[in-house]
This record gives sequence, structure tokens and C-alpha cells, in this order.
Amino acid sequence: MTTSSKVVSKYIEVEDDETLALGFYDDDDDFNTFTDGDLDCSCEDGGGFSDPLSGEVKPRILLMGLRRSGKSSIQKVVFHKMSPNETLFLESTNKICREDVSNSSFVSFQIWDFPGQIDFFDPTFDYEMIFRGTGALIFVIDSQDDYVEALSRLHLTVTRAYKVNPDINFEVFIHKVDGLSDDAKIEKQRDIHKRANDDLADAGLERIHLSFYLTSIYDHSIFEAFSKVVQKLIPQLPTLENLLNIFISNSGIEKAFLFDVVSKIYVATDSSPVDMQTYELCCDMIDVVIDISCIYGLTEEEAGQPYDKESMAIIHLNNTTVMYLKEVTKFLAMVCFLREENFERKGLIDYNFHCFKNAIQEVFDVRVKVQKNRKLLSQRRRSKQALTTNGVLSNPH
Ligand SMILES: Nc1nc2c(ncn2[C@@H]2O[C@H](COP(=O)(O)OP(=O)(O)OP(=O)(O)O)[C@@H](O)[C@H]2O)c(=O)[nH]1
Ligand SMILES: [Mg+2]
Repeated sequence: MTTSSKVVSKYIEVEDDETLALGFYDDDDDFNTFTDGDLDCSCEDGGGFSDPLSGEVKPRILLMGLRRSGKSSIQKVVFHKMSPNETLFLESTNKICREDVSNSSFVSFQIWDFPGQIDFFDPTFDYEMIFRGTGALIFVIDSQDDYVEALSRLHLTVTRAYKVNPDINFEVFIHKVDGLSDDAKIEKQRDIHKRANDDLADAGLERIHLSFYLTSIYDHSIFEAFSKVVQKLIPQLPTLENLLNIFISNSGIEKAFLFDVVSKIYVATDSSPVDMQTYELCCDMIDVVIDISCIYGLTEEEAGQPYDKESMAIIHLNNTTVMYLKEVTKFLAMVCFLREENFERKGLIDYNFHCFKNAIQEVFDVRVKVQKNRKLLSQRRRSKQALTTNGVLSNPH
């Protein structure tokens, strides 16, 4: 295996978009926290907190659900590399915690972790403002607990949110399924699915679509579910999938994933189905690459930078399959599965990969251009408004 040193910047930009090295996560509570009282801050972008540099409005992902359902654990495990056992010591959340997840590539959003019991009738809780800028609402249901109350809370939350913003993706995590047998998991999912949709149908809201996922922080299911939630928020997804399809069909590759290295969320994959084992192998491979890079790949000057342009790894599995990892951007890695005999044409694969990388770069460039234009437009609008309010602009007629 070949790995090389240097960085993957940790993309959780908390204060100044600065980087922390992978593997050295700061366990301090580096969330931006604010109380419900702070929520009525008015935002001119319709409630979305825009990135001042790009003019981009980051979609929000809300984590909601009853107390102790596992919301904060999910966030800590997926985005802070907290080990699942450590979540046992997490304290109950008592105010909304907001965190920016932004890696300046395709994955860019905010996660809002809510306290268990949100009171929609509390006048200080400006839920309209919250839901207006929301891309996805994840509702977490503890599957090891009685879920009658959770279902009625889900119904209330979803109907409120839908009224304010019908474009929200509603995602239901049937969580803590690690304690359940396979049969019990399927039965729980069927039951929750039926009851939640019946409630919506009774309210005449069958057009609201809920997506269900079985999740646990003790395996990769939470990463996979989060990947799917995030993918829905990436407008370039069809383009990325198309590029991956073209790449694999011309390179003798069976499956390819585009991974966000830090969170191990897969941003896109080709159109063949994903199986959990393959996904887990990819996550393990990324861990191995980063770990080996941290241990052997870092010179003193480059300390803390385990992922860079030269990062790549090849793993031969004992079933004649090869896994091939290559750097795509500072934050993204491609992980491919292919047969050993096809790997003999590595030159072709590398050439196709080079073309793929260029195409991705073009997609990025378009995105950057759009963001710049948006920023210019909003600046112009603002200065025009300022002029009008100062009475400088007057109608000549
Ligand atoms: N077995 C199991 N336990 C989990 C899982 N996820 C979270 N937990 C446990 O659930 C408990 C509550 O987790 P939290 O993340 O604090 O729950 P929360 O929803 O943020 O709770 P509030 O902040 O009070 O609303 C902790 O003891 C976690 O260890 C899971 O997937 N499986
Ligand atoms: Mg919490």
C-alpha cells in the first residue's frame, strides 16, 4: 500500500474556517451554541446563514426527536469521530447547537442539534425562521423505547415544518437498532412507517414524503443514512453520478464511491446498488490510509497532514478483488472496487481517473462561479437598498 503524508483539513469550520488535522479532533465542545432566545435573529437571506465569503446559503440539517433518542450522539460520532461508547457520557442538550460543516467542496451545510423537547408554542422559539432555511429535517426515533409519543411528536413537527417550507426533505432515523434482531428491525420499520403515514393521511397530508432509515452509531448504518440525507442536498448529484458511471464503464471497475474523507459520508456513487459490506470496506480503507499516513507518512514539518494530492492506496482482498483509493480533491477521495485482472490495465484506469478529476474540477468551477455571481448580486442589491433609504436615488420623472 502506498500512502503519503499531508493534510486533509478538517472541515468543521467553527469559527474561522480554519483547519484541524484529521485524527486530532478537538473534543472540546466546539459547537456554536445559542439559546432559543437567540433564534429570532433576523437574516436577510430568508433565515439561511450565508457564508460571507461565498455568498452561499448553506442548507440546514435539523436533528430533532425526543429526549435521549440519540441526536447528539449521531452528530458527535459522524462529525467529531467520537467513539460510540463515549456517547454514554453525553449530557442532555438544553439549547440548540449549531455547527457548520463545510469543506469548500460539495458538502456544505449546517447541522442544528435540538434539545429533546421543543415547545412549538413557546413564543421565543421562532420555528418559522428555522424551517424556512432548512434543507433536511432528521427526526430520530429511539427504536428500543416505546415510540407512541415519538410518532405524535414526529407528526406535529413534520406538519409544522411542511406548512412553513414544503421543500424540506423529511428523514426518519429509526435509531439504536443495534439491540434488535434482523426480524425485529424489519417489523419495527414496517410498523413505524405505517403509523407515521397513516397519521399524515388522516390529516389529509399524504403528499408529505417521509424517508426511513434503520440506524445505529455502533455500526456504519448511521454514516450510510447520513450520506443519503446529504446527497439529496447536493444539486450536482446527477452530474457526479453520471461522471462516475462513465468512469467505471470505461475502466473495468465494478463500483466506485466518491467519499468525503473526514466524515466518511459518500457524496456520490455510480448507479449500481450499494451494499453495506462494500460501504464498510471503503470506510475501513479510508481509516487505514489515514492511520498509516499519520504513523509513517508525516515528516516533522508536515505534522498533522495525512491526506494530500499524492494520497493513494491499493488493497488486494483475498477474493480476487482490488480496492483502489485515489485523491480527487483536498476533501474527496474516490474508492473503487475491481477484479484483479482488470487492475492489470492500471494505466488506463489512471488516465480515465485523470479525465474524471478534470471533469469534477469543472463542476466545482461552475459552482464557484454561481456563488460569486450570487454574491455580486446580493452586494448590488444591498448597496441599492442603502442608496434608496438614504434618499440618494430619486426618480427623475
Ligand atoms: N444502543 C444505542 N445507544 C445509543 C445510540 N445512539 C445513542 N445512544 C445512547 O443514547 C443516549 C442518549 O444519547 P444523546 O445523544 O444524548 O440523546 P439526545 O437525543 O441528544 O438527547 P437530548 O439532548 O436530551 O435531547 C446515550 O446514552 C447514547 O449512548 C445507538 O445507536 N445505539
Ligand atoms: Mg442532545
